[in-house]
Amino acid sequence: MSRSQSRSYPRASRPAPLRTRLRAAGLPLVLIAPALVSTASAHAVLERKEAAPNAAYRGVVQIMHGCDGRPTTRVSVTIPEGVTGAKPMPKPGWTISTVKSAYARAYPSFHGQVSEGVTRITWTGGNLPDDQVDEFTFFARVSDAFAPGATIYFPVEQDCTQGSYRWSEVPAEGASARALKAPAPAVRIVAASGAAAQAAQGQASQAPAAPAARAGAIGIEAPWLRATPAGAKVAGGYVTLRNTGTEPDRLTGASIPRAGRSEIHSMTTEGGVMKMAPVEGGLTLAPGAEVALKPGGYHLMFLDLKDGLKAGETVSGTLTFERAGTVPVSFTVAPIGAQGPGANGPGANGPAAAPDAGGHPHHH
Ligand SMILES: [Cu+2]
Repeated sequence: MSRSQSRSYPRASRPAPLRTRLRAAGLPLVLIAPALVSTASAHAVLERKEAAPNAAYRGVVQIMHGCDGRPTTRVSVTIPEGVTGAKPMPKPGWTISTVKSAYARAYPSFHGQVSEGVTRITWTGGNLPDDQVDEFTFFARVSDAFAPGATIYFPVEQDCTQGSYRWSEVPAEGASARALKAPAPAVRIVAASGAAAQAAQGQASQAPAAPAARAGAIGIEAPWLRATPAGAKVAGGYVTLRNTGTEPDRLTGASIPRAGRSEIHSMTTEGGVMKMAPVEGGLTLAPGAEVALKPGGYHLMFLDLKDGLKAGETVSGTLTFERAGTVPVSFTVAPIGAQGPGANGPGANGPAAAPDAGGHPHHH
């Protein structure tokens, strides 16, 4: 079960970027009229499926069909946490209403900080026939809460003269969005192009590594966690372990106070689909072996989170080894979607590496 790896990972062989799980608390539950259940393709999609952190985003919700032949009379989009300054574009024939609420935290903006804003935009009063399409536009800013590789979701409600859709489903752990009956429109976060991206990557590669720890013969390097979106119940944990001794050891568990429990997972690609599975009996550390727990490979999974993990904080926890025992470690927390412990991570992915935002296997 063990896999020893060299310490540097050539960019070309790195696994495909993984989607960060967003299990937003309070999202509307999926309600689909029984007659509509057989419809598999999304009727509400976002025109632009990629966005960069710290940049403006033009959201165009495209309504491609009505409800089982009936015209659409109401469209409502939820602006997720971390997307700030949302403003709808007026639309002739439709009345706009917005809901403003406090954000979970303050975000940098052009004019200092923002801690509240529009979290829902609703267009009503129009009448869009089933055989026509239309677009409902808003502008917003994607904050620095998301790192390249993350996926954010904009749930859409669509009401018709009869029937309605709730495009609010997000993929379950290890599942594809393609299987969902009513997927929420998704936007994949990609690195800003050009000089900005290079600067960000340069910064990441120079970011100081977390201090190394040692437990007997086991070297513990750069333990880190991924920040979680509001309401998320799981978080990924990563660390590089080196067995410098002459006896095999085994990583059997991990803990952080905020998580009810944890598991050690492997991640493999089968037929182009990424799958996670618990590592039975713990992760073997052969003498001399170095095992990297990293996005796309082995990882710690912390479940039943009582509270979210915020980028920049430090979380005390433990790692438990069969031979070396239980060892205190200090996890740094990298941004949502980060591929490494640095701000953008050594594996920050540019647009060229980003797959289609819809239906790609994701990860927490
Ligand atoms: Cu996992």
